[in-house]
Amino acid sequence: MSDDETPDTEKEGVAGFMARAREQAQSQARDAVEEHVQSRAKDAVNEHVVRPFEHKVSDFAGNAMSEGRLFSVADAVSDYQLNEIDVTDTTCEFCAVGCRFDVYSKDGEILGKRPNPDKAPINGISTCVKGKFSHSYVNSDDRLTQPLVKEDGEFREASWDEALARVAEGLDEIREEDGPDALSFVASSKATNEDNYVMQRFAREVIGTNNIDNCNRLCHSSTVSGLSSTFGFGAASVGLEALEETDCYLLTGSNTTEAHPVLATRIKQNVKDNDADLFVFDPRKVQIAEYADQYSRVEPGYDTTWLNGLTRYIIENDLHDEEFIEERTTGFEQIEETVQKFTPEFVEEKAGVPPEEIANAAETIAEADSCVFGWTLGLTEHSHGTENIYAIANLALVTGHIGSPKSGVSPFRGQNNVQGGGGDMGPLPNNFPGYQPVADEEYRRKFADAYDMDVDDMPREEGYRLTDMFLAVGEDDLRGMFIQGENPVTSEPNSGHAKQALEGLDFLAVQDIFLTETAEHADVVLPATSSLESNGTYTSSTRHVQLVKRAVDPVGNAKPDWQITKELAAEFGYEWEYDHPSDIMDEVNDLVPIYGGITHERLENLDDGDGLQWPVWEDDHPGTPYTYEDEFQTPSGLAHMHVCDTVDPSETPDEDYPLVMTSGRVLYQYHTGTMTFREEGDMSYNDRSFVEIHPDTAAEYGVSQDDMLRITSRHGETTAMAQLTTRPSEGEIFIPMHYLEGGANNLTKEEPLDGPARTPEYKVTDVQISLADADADGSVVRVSNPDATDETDADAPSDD
Ligand SMILES: Nc1nc2c(c(=O)[nH]1)N[C@H]1C(S)=C(S)[C@@H](COP(=O)(O)OP(=O)(O)OC[C@H]3O[C@@H](n4cnc5c(=O)[nH]c(N)nc54)[C@H](O)[C@@H]3O)O[C@H]1N2
Ligand SMILES: Nc1nc2c(c(=O)[nH]1)N[C@H]1C(S)=C(S)[C@@H](COP(=O)(O)OP(=O)(O)OC[C@H]3O[C@@H](n4cnc5c(=O)[nH]c(N)nc54)[C@H](O)[C@@H]3O)O[C@H]1N2
Ligand code: SF4
Ligand SMILES: [Mo]
Repeated sequence: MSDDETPDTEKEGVAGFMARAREQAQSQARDAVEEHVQSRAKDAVNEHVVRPFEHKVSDFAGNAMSEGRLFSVADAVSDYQLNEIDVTDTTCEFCAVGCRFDVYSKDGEILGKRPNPDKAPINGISTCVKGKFSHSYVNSDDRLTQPLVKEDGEFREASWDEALARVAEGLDEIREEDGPDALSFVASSKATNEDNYVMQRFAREVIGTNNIDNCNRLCHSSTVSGLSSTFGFGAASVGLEALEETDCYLLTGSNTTEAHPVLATRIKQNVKDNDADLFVFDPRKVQIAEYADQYSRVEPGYDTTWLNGLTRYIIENDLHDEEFIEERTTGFEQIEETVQKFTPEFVEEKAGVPPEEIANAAETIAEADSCVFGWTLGLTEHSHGTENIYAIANLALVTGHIGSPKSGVSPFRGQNNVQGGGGDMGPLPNNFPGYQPVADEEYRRKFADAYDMDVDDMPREEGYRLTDMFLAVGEDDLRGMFIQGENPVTSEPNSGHAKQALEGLDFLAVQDIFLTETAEHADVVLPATSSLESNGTYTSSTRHVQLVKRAVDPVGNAKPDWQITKELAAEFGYEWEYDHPSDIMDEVNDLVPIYGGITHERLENLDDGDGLQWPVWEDDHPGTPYTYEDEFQTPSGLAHMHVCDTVDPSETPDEDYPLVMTSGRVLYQYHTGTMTFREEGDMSYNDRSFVEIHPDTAAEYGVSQDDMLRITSRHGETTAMAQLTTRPSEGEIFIPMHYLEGGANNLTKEEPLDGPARTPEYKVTDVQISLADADADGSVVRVSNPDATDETDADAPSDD
């Protein structure tokens, strides 16, 4: 990876992983495994099963595999010879790229995964390390296998009957006393569309509240609010064709190679093979910047500034698409006026981008035949995140780069199912499934009829957003919570505040696959099946709805999320007639127009390699690879430009807090680590938190590589190990979000939130740093998996 100047950083962290792993794979893996696998493969009877593992050998060399998994391959091959391996095609449970692969399993154990291009419209033969190798968590010894109830402050195992009765009682008591809006529900974007659909039904029909939300609030809700009010749909307008073939990209706030590796591969390929222009605007010089025609380092929090600067330059120099603006948009005059203040000088002063970089990017983007605007959290996780989205959407409109196969907006979504489960299925405080507003009588009637309710019983007030739920507990407005597949103690802004909120609840139920730091606060914990034990569908970032299939039987007494919700509804006297997730999708077809023609049967019988992208209005509708060809999805059919002229983030550095911390992800860890901390391969690289700091800044503070730093913000403090690298600028540091100890959310703040989207300002926190006490040590994450190692040496032998 980058940072040749600071080779020390390559010892730990993500930097250097690829090179190291490649070397390792070449020297150890290739010799040992190639020989091993191929000699066995020779004798194998069934080519179909062995070939995948042969194929893996070359992947190891090129794709940086974790050592431990190599041995599973050998096991799998010998198992294969007994011809007892099950093969199940399913969709990846980590990020929203939507890779599909075959899972090889035997007797409930996952042996390996291999992409099968016939059933993988998005990834073909590629996946990243997490999709291909991080699955030890499924069979981990510390999976939740039985419901738990808390008694005298301690958990004990309970039957499903007892646990569900206790949840029903806990919720009902609060509802009786303070009404349904004293309760709130968090649905999981890790879970399927079907799971999420029934969760929203439960909150609305059974409890009678719109207090339901999900992790989308912490993530891309600014995207959803910005795009839906500009174009109509809160989703990407283009799909893979654009990502693979466009003439130009503007990428910002996206660490694409680490967070969406398979999309990054497509982009890099297009840049290399077809000479597509790539502009990257990001405060950190992330790896994708190395492929860019121009990398512009921006000050965190000043995205409206440089984006409006581009729009201003384009208008000033008559590079805008007048015909498109005239025929397909409203609001241009106001934009023309409000971008005036974003002169090249102002942009340089505030956002740090020199005038020539603005001019070059503006000219190239405006003159390109096609352009994709791609972004992730660097734009959204701000106290004016929605304005950032307006700014990038305005740029797409002013240049006319939207509504065609290779031009448009492409936010890269986050969780595996945040597009579908986190949005389309309506576990949202303001919308029924299909983005049909709860405030609208017509939709309240539609859903009340479907659920056989009186329309007056269908809650009409919009509910709490996820971030507002955590504020409402402190105000005593919220007393009970049901959290499905979310780990807010580590992921919400200001961990201390999140913990305090959970402690302030009168009742908490958590439904997860592990006893997380959040679940520890619960009165009742319900064990859910993991993705590889579940059936249903996920919807990818590119609006592909794809099947998820059970590859192994559930561990212990864990149950699918939808089934738990159904059984909980039964406790309240509601008998829902679902026997399989496909029954739930049949109901969705009737109620959600964009999913009108998406059935499990149709997904099962798609032609080889074909996907189905919503909107799919009817049974025979072919799906929609790109949107807005003729009109936008607004009542007038026109796109609406919105003013976005806020400049500063909510906090700016001063003498006490002179540096800006930004937070995010690394390739080998996933969020709060419940899945990847249990994978030896992932842990051999990032088993603890760290602070990326520029070598010049380090020198100024007398900090050396691997020193322990105390980092203090206006909201909290933590300690983590210094990693010297030129990825951040001199004025910034980066801390990953994955870790409770030493992680970013010890320093972030719960307020202020973005106005319309209520997203936290995770990406801007002012900090002070100092050397920590000499005896401070970076806390290595420990989970109960006995195979987990605290070795950080990449060459540590594996005994897996
Ligand atoms: N390996 C891995 N992959 C994941 C996940 C994971 O946990 N691990 N999580 C998934 C999820 S839910 C999501 S939402 C996505 C997130 O995907 P990303 O958003 O790509 O992930 P982050 O690491 O948060 O990176 C944000 C990027 O924004 C930049 N940035 C920070 N501040 C600013 C700013 O003020 N302006 C601009 N323009 N840029 C800024 C950072 O330098 C970084 O490059 O990843 C998904 N994929
Ligand atoms: N500082 C900082 N903080 C951030 C971010 C950042 O960039 N910076 N990013 C934010 C973003 S974008 C996001 S999306 C959030 C993510 O925050 P979370 O969603 O809280 O993180 P996860 O670790 O993915 O939590 C998912 C939980 O679901 C459980 N789980 C997995 N599969 C299933 C299943 O099938 N069923 C059930 N019931 N449970 C399951 C897992 O064990 C885990 O406990 O973090 C946010 N926090
Ligand atoms: S890119 Fe995302 S969907 Fe694809 S294998 Fe990796 S984590 Fe899974
Ligand atoms: Mo996310």
